[in-house]
Amino acid sequence: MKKKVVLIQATQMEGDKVKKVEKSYIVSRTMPYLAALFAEYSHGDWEIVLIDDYLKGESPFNETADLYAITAMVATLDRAIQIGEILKRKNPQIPVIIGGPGPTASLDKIKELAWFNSIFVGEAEITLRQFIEDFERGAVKKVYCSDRELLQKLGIIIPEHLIYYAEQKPDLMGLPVPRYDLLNLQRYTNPPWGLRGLLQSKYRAPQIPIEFGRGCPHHCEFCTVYKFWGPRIRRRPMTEVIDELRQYPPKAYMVITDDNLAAVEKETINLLKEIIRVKETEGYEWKFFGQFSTLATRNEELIELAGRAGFASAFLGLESIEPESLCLTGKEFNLGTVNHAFLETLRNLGLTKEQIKEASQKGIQVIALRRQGVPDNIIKECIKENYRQVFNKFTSAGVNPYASLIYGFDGDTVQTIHETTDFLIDAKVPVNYQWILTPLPGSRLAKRLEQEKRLYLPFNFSKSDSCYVLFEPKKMSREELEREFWASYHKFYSISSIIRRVVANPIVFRRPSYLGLLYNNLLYRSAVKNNIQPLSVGYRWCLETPEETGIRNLDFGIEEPSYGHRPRHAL
Ligand code: B12
Ligand code: SF4
Repeated sequence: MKKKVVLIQATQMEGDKVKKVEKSYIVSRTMPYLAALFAEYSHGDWEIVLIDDYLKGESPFNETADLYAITAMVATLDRAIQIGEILKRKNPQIPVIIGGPGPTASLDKIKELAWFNSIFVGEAEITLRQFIEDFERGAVKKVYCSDRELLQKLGIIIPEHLIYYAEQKPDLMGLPVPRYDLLNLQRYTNPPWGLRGLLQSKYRAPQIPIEFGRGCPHHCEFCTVYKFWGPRIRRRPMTEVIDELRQYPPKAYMVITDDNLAAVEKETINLLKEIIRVKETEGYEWKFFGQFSTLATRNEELIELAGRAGFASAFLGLESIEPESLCLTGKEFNLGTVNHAFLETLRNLGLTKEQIKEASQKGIQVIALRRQGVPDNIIKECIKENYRQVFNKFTSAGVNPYASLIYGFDGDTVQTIHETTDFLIDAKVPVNYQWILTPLPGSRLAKRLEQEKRLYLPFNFSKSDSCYVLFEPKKMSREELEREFWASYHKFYSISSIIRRVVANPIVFRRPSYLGLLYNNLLYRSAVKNNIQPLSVGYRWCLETPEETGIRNLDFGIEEPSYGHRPRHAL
């Protein structure tokens, strides 16, 4: 008989309740991809079942298995631990393993937990193969780590006999195609923009995630990407990406999971050219959504090709308009480089002729002006001008610029939040995702705030979805930050703002994506009205009690499962 692995994607918790939706708008790549790795490494010997814990009614607790494998981010780690504990108590002899960015960042917190036979740190391509071999031999290790360097960076010492290391990170060659067919795709809704193409497909998923590569060369203080994936960009071979794309419906809407497509411009350009060629010669009409740093717009060809390749929108890590905040967080490059449009701004703001002359002659970066002592109110106007130019370049190429902002940096005040919101509305940004600064475990930010005794401890995993204040802000109170964050979100997605930015915006109106943008704005409006982060929104969202998720029905041989393995977070 075939062995059976149950792969579980943990959802987020709120107190003791579990976040669930009737239908999700977002399909994740993680489980289907891990399923493909499992299938390949076990030569098809395993039956594979996927459980998306975010969906109402999907529960791992009544699934029999030879192995349970859980994936989690930091925000879903509490639930992952709860699931691990329940599965283990129910059936102690069945191995439970866990991996993903959550366990990687919080290895020190979970390595002592008895619920997990093995914990996966970093990427799975090499370690999962080794694990399956070890599993078959009945001798698994406690920790499987994708590379020595990562564990060193995490600063955790694990006795050699308990750990398997891969020598280096996987090279991303020959990756299998994710098994999206194993998901219950009826549970993922089709927003209108994807309807036509996706209804024709066997994949009834709204948006299909695809990976071009991993890594980011920058070191933004709040981010864990450069630590997890590494600062060196690894890209999948172009032909393999194109072959994977060919497996999807001709009109699929592809969400690229890479954190910064601007990072290796040349390779991105080559891939975009190839996508354009394949689309033109083979009749595909894929659309794309991808993440870019603002530096993307330095290269006009890149932006123009992104538009031609079918990028409907670009997620842009702006983070802030506050010079001090951008500099503190290591995102000086967002200040921009002085050019003609800037000169006008600078002249209007009263900069001396000499200063302007020098800046324009050298094409110097705005950060240099700041270092020369140009006051921050002027620098802030330059930053806004830079962002306007970034928006314009994407817009001219036919790509909708989506802004991503973070509030709560040490340079931010309540005024910063107000000013940023007004700027985004004034610049007619079609979509904005905003976050409260979150000191994720493993980030430089968490370390600094801990040293400064500004981190609220114990760290609340479930509240690390960037909608809560988990540290002492510098220039406003915690209450002010949380209140103004939501007030600003409400304002951005107010009816008058949607009319101004989308309905009465002639540029957006002419776009084929117009209806999609309007739909997104209305959907996000309803989310933020309920203080829900737009990216977490789903159809018929609710909080389920442990009983509703099937916990009480289990026969543990004990009265109640104790998932109070560590104190509930006191905030
Ligand atoms: C798409 C995406 C989303 C989507 C879909 C989420 C999903 N569950 O897939 C949405 C929009 C919903 C989302 C939401 C959020 N996200 Co998000 N998201 C991503 C993104 C861009 C791609 C994820 C992906 O598919 N990667 C490709 C897959 C293959 O990689 P992977 O999942 O990491 O899996 C690999 C390894 O981790 C490992 N692995 C993973 N699980 C397991 C399990 C086992 C058993 C094993 C053996 C191995 C293993 O093997 C895989 C192959 O090597 C990543 C960034 C990135 N580049 O990964 C951020 C990322 C995962 N998100 C992040 C965050 C913080 C969030 C949010 C909290 C919001 C926010 N503030 O940004 C919310 C939380 C939502 C929630 N409640 O669950 C962080 C997580 C940081 C952390 N340490 O936890 C990341 C890394 C981005 C970042 N800037 O730091 N996200
Ligand atoms: S925030 Fe973006 S640019 Fe900065 S390190 Fe993370 S992925 Fe790279």
